[in-house]
Amino acid sequence: MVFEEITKKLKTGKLHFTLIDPDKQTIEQVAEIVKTAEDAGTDALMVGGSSSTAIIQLDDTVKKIKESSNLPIILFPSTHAGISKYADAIFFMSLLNSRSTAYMVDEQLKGAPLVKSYGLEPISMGYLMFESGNVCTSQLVSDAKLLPRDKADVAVAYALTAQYFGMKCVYLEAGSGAKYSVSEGTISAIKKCLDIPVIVGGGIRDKETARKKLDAGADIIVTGTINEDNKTRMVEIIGEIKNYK
Ligand code: 1GP
Repeated sequence: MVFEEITKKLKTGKLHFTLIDPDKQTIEQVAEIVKTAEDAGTDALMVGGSSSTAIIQLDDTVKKIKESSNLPIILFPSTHAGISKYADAIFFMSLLNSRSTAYMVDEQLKGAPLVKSYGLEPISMGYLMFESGNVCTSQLVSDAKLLPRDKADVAVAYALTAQYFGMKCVYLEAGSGAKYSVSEGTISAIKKCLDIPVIVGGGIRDKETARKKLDAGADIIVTGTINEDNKTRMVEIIGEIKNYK
């Protein structure tokens, strides 16, 4: 069980998840990123992307990752089309601050029977999207009413809602390529109120930023863009997270 393993690991430290967007690199590059991330100590591989073309290479990407690594593969779909039977688990996520029911429940409804037939482990997750100082593709396609960076009380209410709905974790998302990652004030306010793991991603491009998020209370850090752009930095970030005391 993937989530059980994550929970066990979180008892002794912080985790790093490597996000692979099938749309962003060739299959050969995927194997390279996965190997580098695994050697550096990443804990899981997430697969997903917001552009509709991300599904073209989805199955091949997941299969390639399976061949290259023993780490758990967790789908991070933007719609029900982002489901691959070759993965291990899926973030069964609801974008709680979307204005469209499509990203809160409709896409999930289309995907649920597939999750069941493929035998994927569903990991229910409350997904919250924040302002990032620029326009990210995920913000555009998901019709989110973006949470302000400096209104922690509103974000806390959303995160608590996720927990009270019985979701297993929350993901604080600034968007891939975000200019500003989710603020430390918001992370720490949420962490203080929540018992479930807090995942933070979007715009984390160096180990100093990663450390600030960990200090604020992030349990799991996700990186995407930097894995493709600068593997040395990715390795440094993973090192920072895995050695965090
Ligand atoms: C996007 O949070 C992830 O969903 C990763 O963001 O690409 O900015 O690392 P970056």
